[in-house]
This record gives sequence, C-alpha cells and structure tokens, in this order.
Amino acid sequence: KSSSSDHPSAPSASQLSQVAAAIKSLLRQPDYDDGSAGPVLVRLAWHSAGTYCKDTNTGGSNGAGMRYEAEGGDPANAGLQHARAFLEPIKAQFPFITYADLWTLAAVVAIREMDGPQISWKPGRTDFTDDSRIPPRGRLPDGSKGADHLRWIFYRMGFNDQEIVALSGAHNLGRCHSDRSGFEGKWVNNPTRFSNTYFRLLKMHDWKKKELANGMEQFVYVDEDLEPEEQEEETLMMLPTDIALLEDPSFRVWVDRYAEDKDLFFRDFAAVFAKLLELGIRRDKDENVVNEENLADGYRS
Ligand code: DDH
Repeated sequence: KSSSSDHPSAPSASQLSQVAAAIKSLLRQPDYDDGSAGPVLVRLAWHSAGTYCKDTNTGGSNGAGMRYEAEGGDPANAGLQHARAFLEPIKAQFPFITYADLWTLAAVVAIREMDGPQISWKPGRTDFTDDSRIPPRGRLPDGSKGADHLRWIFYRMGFNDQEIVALSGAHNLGRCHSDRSGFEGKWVNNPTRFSNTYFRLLKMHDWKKKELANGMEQFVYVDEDLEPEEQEEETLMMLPTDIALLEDPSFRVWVDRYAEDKDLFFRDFAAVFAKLLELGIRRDKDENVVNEENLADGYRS
C-alpha cells in the first residue's frame, strides 16, 4: 500500500497543461504529409484503444503496448511509429506522463487544434513493463471489408451503429499511404481541418471502384472538369468500409444526419472519442485508475 512511488499518482492539472502546450507546438510539421502531425497522432490514439474486447476486458488504451514489437509491428499499425517518434521529445521533457496518457492526450489536443470539438480526457493510464498483456492481432478494422465486419469489430468494443458512424468521421483527417496500409489518398481536400466534410462528400459524389497497382480496391472520385495533372492532385478516396456506411440502411441514417448537422456530429464525435479513449480503463469514484498494477499494491484496501 505504501509503494506509491512505484506507481506515482496521475499528473496534476498544471503539469498536464504544460504537456498539452508542448503537443500543440509540435503539431506543425512542414515536411511531413500535409504539414501536420495531427492526423497520425489521432490514429495512434485510436489504434491504442481500438484493441478493446468488452467480453474479456482485454486491450484498450492502457499499457501503450505499441512500444513492443507484438503490437507495434502489427501491419495494422504500420506508419504509427511516426506518431510515436513525434511524441518522444515530449516524453523526454515530461517523464511524469505515461506513454498511454501521452498518446491519448495528443489526439485530444490535435483534434481541438485542427478546429474539432473539445474532447474530455482523464489521465491515469499506466504503461506495461513487458508484452505479456498485449492483445492478439486482428482486432482493428480491415478497410477492404463491409458492414458486417464493421459491426463485428466495433460491437466487440461496445459501440453501436450510431457510434460507429460518428467515429468514422475521423476520416476527415489525414490520408492513406501506399507504403503503410496499401490504400492511397485523402478523404477530403483539407485533411488537417476537422469538420463533417467527409460525410458530405460520401453522399455527394458518385464513388467509383478503382483497383490499385498493388491489387487493392478503393473508391475514388475524379473531377472530370479538371486538367489531367490537377485530377491526379485532387483525387479523393473512400475505403470500402467508408462506402459501407453509405450502403447499410442503419449506418446511412447517421451519415445523413452528420452530413446535414455539423454541430450534432461534433457533439457525438466528442462523446464517442472520449468513450474510445476510456476503453479498458477502470476508475474508482475519485476517477483514479484501478488496474492490475495498483490492485496488486492493495490499492482498493
Ligand atoms: Fe482510419 N484509417 N479506419 N479511423 N484513420 C486510415 C487512416 C486514418 C480504417 C482504416 C484506415 C477510424 C476507422 C477506420 C484515422 C482515424 C480513424 C487508413 C490509412 C486506413 C486504411 C492508413 C495509412 O495508410 O496511413 C477503417 C477500416 C476504419 C473503420 O472500419 C471504421 C476511426 C474510428 C478513427 C478515429 O480516429 C476515431 C485517421 C486520423 C487516419 C489518418 C492517418 C494519417 O496518417 O494521416
């Protein structure tokens, strides 16, 4: 019970605001992708949490397991080493924050800085000290699949159809990289500004299936009025899983609502992203995290 030094308490509010300020100042990355580390930081937080399984209470945002090959080397996480590398100097400067807290907080800060909603976030996650609790691979969604797959994956985390659609609105941000996922391109023209454009474009365009050189299929929209070289530059894309939101009637209801009502999307996204970041985290009435490390210390006694 007295070993609190082994498991120091969560950082204070003033410590956290220093970390948040440092995250803000590294978001601008002129030489990286579309000039911002924001989108890949959002994906890091999502993949750190999206391994959760409610039936076995395994996976989730505690632990920062991607530091280990078993999770970090999962092809589903290809490219996220860039996000982790962006945050290393912050971890070095503020050793009091755990990786698991830093990765999730970075997404919250990035979304807000990219004009998205304020998302509630609480500290207290701990980092695994070995890879014994890393969940099996295969728990993250596969973009080449359809609506059944989306439900299989996201129901396992405890999300419903509305929440699946709201979460998918994160594809307003960032892009696909042929050397990471094998897909290629961005969903919206300004991929570093959070909005509901993804839903509006999903509905607006006549998305055409395209086979890439690597044999993978995605959907593209080409503005035929543009010059060929501009077309290359401006082509937007959707994954088969994005198109599934349009075609499945129960998902479609929410695509329509979020396309029409940006405020509703922002509210629902903020709620569901906060829920995502808490997957696998158990808290007591004072909001302290109750996990295997501090239970072993007799934390509850
Ligand atoms: Fe995603 N996503 N995602 N995604 N995602 C990719 C990029 C980004 C799927 C597949 C891909 C969410 C849901 C899904 C972000 C956030 C979120 C890429 C491209 C693929 C593929 C990776 C690459 O090549 O670099 C699939 C499938 C789903 C699903 O089935 C619903 C969710 C829920 C989120 C979230 O944050 C809540 C972000 C941000 C990116 C852009 C990353 C970047 O580097 O830019």
